[in-house]
Amino acid sequence: MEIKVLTNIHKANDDIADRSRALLDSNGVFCLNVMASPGAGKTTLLLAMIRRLREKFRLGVIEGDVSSTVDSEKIAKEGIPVLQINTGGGCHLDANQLSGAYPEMPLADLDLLFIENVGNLICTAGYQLGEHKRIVIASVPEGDDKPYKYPNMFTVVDAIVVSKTDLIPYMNYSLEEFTRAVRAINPSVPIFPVSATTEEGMEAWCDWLEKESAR
Ligand SMILES: Nc1nc2c(ncn2[C@@H]2O[C@H](COP(=O)(O)OP(=O)(O)OP(=O)(O)O)[C@@H](O)[C@H]2O)c(=O)[nH]1
Ligand SMILES: [Mg+2]
Repeated sequence: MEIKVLTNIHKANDDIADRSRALLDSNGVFCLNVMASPGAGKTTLLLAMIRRLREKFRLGVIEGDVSSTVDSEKIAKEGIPVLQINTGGGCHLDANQLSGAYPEMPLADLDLLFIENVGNLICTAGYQLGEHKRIVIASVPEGDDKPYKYPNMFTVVDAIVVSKTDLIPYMNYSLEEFTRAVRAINPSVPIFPVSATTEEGMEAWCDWLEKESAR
C-alpha cells in the first residue's frame, strides 16, 4: 500500500496568509511580524517605534500573547488602534487567527501595521501571517550564541534587531560573535543594534523599515 506523505504541512496556513496579504495590499497597509523570545523587548521597541514614526505614518498594532492584555494596554495608551489575540496556550500566532483579526482593525486608516507575535524563538518562525516582512529581536541578555541554537528563526527573517545594546558593557556579550553566528547561516540579512532605552540605533532601524514599507 502506498502511504501518502504530506510535506508542506503549512500550505493551508500559507494560503490563508496570502489572502490576508492581498487584503492588506488592497488597503495600502504594510505589515511587519515581530518575533522574539519572551521579554526580548518587543513591546518596548514597538512603543519606541510608535513615538518615532507616528507623525509620518498611521500606525496600528495586533498583540499576540498566550494570556492577558498587558501589552495591548501599553499600546492603547499611545492612542494607537490595537487588538489583542490571546492564544490560550498556543506558542505562536497563525494565519487563521490573523484572518479574523485584520477585518477588526481600521485598515483603511492605517499605513503600517505591527504584529507582536507570542514570545517564542521556535514555533513562530514556521507560520506566515499575511505580513510583508518578518523580523526577530535578539536581546543582549539572551547571549550572542542564539543563532547557532535557533537557526531556523535567523534564516527566515528579513531583518534582525539586536535589542538592549545599552546592557553590553554589563554582560558577557560580543556583537562581533553574534554577527559571526548569524553570517554562518544567513550571509545577507541586515542586523540593527538598537537600544530602546537610549534610542541608539533607532534611526537606522526605522529608516530600513520606512524604505521597505515604501517598496
Ligand atoms: N536596558 C534595556 N531594557 C530594555 C530595553 N528594551 C526593553 N527592555 C526591558 O526588557 C523588559 C522586557 O521588555 P518587553 O518590551 O516587555 O519585552 P517583550 O518581548 O514584549 O516581552 P513579552 O511580550 O512578555 O514576550 C522590560 O523590563 C523592558 O523595560 C532596552 O533597550 N534596554
Ligand atoms: Mg510584549
